[in-house]
Amino acid sequence: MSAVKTMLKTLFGAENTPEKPKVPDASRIYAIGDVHGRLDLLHDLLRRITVDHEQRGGSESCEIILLGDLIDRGPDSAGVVELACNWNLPAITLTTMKGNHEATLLSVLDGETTWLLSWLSFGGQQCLESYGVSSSVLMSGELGEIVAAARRAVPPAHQAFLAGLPLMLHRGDYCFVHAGVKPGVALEAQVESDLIWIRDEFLDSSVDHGAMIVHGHTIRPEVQWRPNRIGLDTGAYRTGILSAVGLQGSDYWLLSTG
Ligand SMILES: [Mn+2]
Repeated sequence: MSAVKTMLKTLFGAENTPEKPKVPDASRIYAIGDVHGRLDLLHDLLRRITVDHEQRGGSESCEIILLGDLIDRGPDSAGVVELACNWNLPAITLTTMKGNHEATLLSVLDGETTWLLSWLSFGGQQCLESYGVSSSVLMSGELGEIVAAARRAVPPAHQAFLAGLPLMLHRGDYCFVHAGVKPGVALEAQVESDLIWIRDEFLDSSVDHGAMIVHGHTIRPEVQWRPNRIGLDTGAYRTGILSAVGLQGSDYWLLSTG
């Protein structure tokens, strides 16, 4: 028993020393917060992750998880989706999750125009421009024309990729989601609207969700480490700081740009 564990046991009793959450044996996982069109920062962070993975060595499998909101706001949504869609590093898996911004783009491509104008104002305009939709069409206010232009501009491969993204991933004692989970509801009973949109009810909750939740969605100046969650959205599109957590066994560490 390590000196620290002996001390904790003396101070608190062994039964009060909580087990730290773990990822599955022989796996190393990196989860990345909201990219929002910042392909430059994603390249930077992926380089840092690759170096970190090599330096740590071992035979661990390596998986990178993008926690959703790849698109909107920043300048190159199309480039970020293209990277995620065509990932082909054999030694490292990339898993992309769906955020509320991907869900909104998908609903627009589906012909749902209720939220189209507000989506354009919260980052959708930059997204469609990155796909080559002209600003004159976007400024026209003609909803039908904007939808038609978006359908022509976003490649079918990207549309299919976005439509197939998962909302929740389980890895050992960890659960990965875009925004959070509804407290008091079993993980398997969570609904999409909470998983991609929830804020304060989840952020303010200290209950045990049944897994350590790793999420993005709500911007904070620094990565948030809480007993029941890790919040990774550091507002990359405007701060230049894109953050990731590395996980192996019960260890965890931070990587970020800037
Ligand atoms: Mn979000």
